[in-house]
Amino acid sequence: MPPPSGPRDPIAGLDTPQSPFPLKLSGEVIKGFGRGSAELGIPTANIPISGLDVGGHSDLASGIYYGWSALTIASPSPTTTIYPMVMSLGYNPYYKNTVRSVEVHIMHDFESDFYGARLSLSILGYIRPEYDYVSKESLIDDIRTDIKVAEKSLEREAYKAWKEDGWLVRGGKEEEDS
Ligand code: ADP
Ligand code: RBF
Ligand code: MG
Repeated sequence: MPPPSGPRDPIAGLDTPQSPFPLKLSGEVIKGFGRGSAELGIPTANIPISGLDVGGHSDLASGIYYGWSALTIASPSPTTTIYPMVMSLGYNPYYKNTVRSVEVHIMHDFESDFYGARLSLSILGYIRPEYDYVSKESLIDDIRTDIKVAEKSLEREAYKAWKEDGWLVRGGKEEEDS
């Protein structure tokens, strides 16, 4: 399906997250298709799609989502940092992938790669379905717009609040019994 023509909404969804959001998803950053940085200039941290099963979300529709991410780097001592993110779930129709994948672009400039780190997501809303495009440039354009839409959408109070969520701040760990 090609993207609809015309300008896009600058913001996604209502002023408060709606069911089934927030959705939690966590996994180890793995190697993807090697295209994000090299071809599009937009790196995406891939995590195993099996993470969706854990929360019982394997039926989640393909498309572009936004929310908060927690990146936990193990060494020298475990450190978790929260960043805004956009997530692509699906088959990348422009590239005709045969497997469904979860890819996350974190809105932050990193100095280096973080393969093997734990990435935990609090998904708060849906932006759009995945489309096929006539050119790589139009795909990049739409991803750039998704990033702006996500930033603007997360500025709303009810969305900002989830940045402080315990599960996320603990790097995707359930509360421990005391
Ligand atoms: P791959 O195909 O292996 O996923 P990409 O070209 O998509 O490779 O680049 C993703 C990798 O780049 C991530 O796994 C991570 O280690 C690194 N990276 C650096 N900056 C970012 C960022 N802002 N968002 C996501 N990943 C990033
Ligand atoms: N790929 C598509 O084929 N169609 C899309 O509509 C699409 N939208 C994306 C939106 C965002 C925010 C991101 C991060 C990725 C998107 N992708 C899409 C995936 C993109 O093709 C993929 O990240 C690269 O090919 C690297 O694997
Ligand atoms: Mg990637």
